[in-house]
Amino acid sequence: VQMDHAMREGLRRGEFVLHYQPRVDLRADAVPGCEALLRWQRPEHGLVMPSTFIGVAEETGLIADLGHWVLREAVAQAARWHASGRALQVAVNVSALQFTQPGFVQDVADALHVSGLPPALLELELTESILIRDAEEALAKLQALAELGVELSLDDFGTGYSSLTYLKRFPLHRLKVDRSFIASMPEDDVDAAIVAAIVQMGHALRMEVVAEGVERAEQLQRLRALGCDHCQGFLFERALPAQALIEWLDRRT
Ligand code: G
Ligand code: G
Ligand code: MN
Ligand code: NA
Repeated sequence: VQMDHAMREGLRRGEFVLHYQPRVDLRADAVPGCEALLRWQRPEHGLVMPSTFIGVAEETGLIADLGHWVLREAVAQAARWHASGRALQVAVNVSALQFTQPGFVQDVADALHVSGLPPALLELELTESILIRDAEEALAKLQALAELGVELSLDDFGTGYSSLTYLKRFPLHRLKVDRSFIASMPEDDVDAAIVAAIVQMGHALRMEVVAEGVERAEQLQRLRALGCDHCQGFLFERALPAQALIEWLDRRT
């Protein structure tokens, strides 16, 4: 309750910020996009990470307002990048409560309209649990979002309960392999085999496969060999403030 009040006040006072983690295309050696990750710049507490407050925000329902802010902020940032000549896609994590709200598709359409961002420069990250709760309803929403022209990805893939029947029907662009499978690669043969199977399945479904939590060169080497399309992780860079991400991109080329 105290935390909820502090978060509400924090949102009102502009204490929340987004950091952006690059997503690297292995074949092109390019950075087509980044993931927006929420941080709370809390006076007298420093930079507070989402693991400490997202759960509370979901319980109290504040995640609806917070998620709305994140969507607007991320889309506005991507539109500024686009206006300065950078086609950098931004990925936004969508919580269950946000996705199930009746106005969600309209919210996304409004955010795009207000900012002028080309829809393809927005990616929405959804989790298996969001989509499976009411799969038919979710399918209709995903189709409406895909029609707007935004890209859709399935986050934390492998940790939930995906039905292959739905995976086949959902208009998803990308599978993001949960970092728990990457962590013990390539030493753990079982995890390496699971990742290999996800890459093959993703490609059979005409999706790109993204490995998350890539921290070591040996993991990257194995992921390349498996044909994984994109990687995210501390090996490349952690999530950075918008300006620092641009400096990182400029140093890279
Ligand atoms: O670095 P990291 O600690 O940023 O993120 C931890 C978790 O918080 C991840 O599971 C991530 O998906 C979630 N998260 C980060 N930012 C957001 C956000 O803007 N909205 C939602 N719903 N979840 C987020
Ligand atoms: O659930 P989601 O995929 O949205 O979570 C992203 C989370 O993963 C963020 O907390 C982010 O900071 C974290 N993360 C990103 N790269 C790495 C990495 O290489 N290693 C670890 N351990 N965490 C990472
Ligand atoms: Mn994510
Ligand atoms: Na993830």
